[in-house]
Amino acid sequence: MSTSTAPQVAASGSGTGTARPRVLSGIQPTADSFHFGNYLGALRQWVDLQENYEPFFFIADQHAITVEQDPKVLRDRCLRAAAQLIAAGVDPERSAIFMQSHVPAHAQLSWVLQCLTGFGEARRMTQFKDKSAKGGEGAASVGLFTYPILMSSDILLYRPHYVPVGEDQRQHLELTRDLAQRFNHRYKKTFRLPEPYILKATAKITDLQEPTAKMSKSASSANGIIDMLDDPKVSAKKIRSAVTDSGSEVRFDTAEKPGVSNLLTIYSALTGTSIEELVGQYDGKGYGDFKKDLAEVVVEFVTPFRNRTLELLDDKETLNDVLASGAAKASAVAERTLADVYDRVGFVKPVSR
Ligand code: ATP
Ligand code: LTN
Repeated sequence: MSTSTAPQVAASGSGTGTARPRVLSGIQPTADSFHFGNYLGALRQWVDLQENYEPFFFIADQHAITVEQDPKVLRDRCLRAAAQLIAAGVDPERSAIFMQSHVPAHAQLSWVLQCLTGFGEARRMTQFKDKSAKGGEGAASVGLFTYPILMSSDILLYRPHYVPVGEDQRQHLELTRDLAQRFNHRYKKTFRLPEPYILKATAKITDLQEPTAKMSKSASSANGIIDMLDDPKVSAKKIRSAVTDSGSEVRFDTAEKPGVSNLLTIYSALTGTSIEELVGQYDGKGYGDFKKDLAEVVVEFVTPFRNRTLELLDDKETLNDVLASGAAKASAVAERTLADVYDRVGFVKPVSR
């Protein structure tokens, strides 16, 4: 399976009615705030993809309950996730933004695909092995085991061309393609085989204190991770105290200088200035100047993001409207696919009286 680093599509002009290739992705509402890794590795691509694609983006609330959740916390995090998508620039006019649980077809297709998946095939998913390793397999839920099949359903319902995801989801995309192919072969061509779309430059933002490890909500220390909704002053301080490497030269070298390279990646991603240009700009200057400037860039970036998110969270009506129209757009597509699937597997069509 090929990795699309940047699917090139001729701009068709938004809203012209020309069919644009579809993209779909989901993100789990598993923290109070997204972090820089989530933003630069995932959300920012979603924003960019709106230009030339027809996007479907959702909050994977059903995936979140594969591990135990406090209902109050989960509900709050789902709304925070939706508000952050919008604050990041996912535009409800151009993208369908919705909650996975608002479109029942996801769970419905999942059942059909589960019946098409081999037990051994599901068992080979490395994320299940990793996630169930901690408490032992006996403690893991069946939902955690079948999680990749729900993900396949999320995707196949929309017949997308591309699925922007992190490297860790590649195996789930392979399963998705296998299941699509199997269904198409066993019944009738129904599903498109989707391509993963993994952005290379920011595929891995690393921990500020441990720059060889991925920035991650579950593994990073408080100082190693920048949350998008952190107080900007705190984020600036984290940047200024990020671990840099021996020497004093600002240079991109992930093997010798993982800390500086990570900061360069963040700097470049937030400003649009190329890494080469930044290296030239800091030629002869030390790490101190570099980190001080990046801290300012970060503050300038997160301040409006945070304000917009908080504003949206105070305006539940707008947020609910966005989610309702997103779910309506999504359902229209998903229900059509599900009807085809039900018909092809041999279910009797319900007749309304
Ligand atoms: P966990 O701590 O459970 O591993 P996480 O913080 O890594 O979680 P996820 O919820 O797994 O975040 O990821 C959401 C999205 O953000 C995915 O598309 C993932 O690939 C991307 N992502 C997460 N961390 C990073 C990172 N450090 N660099 C780039 N992308 C990331
Ligand atoms: N498993 C993904 C979230 C996710 C997803 C999807 C991504 C659920 N369904 C469908 C793309 C397409 C994750 O944990 N990052």
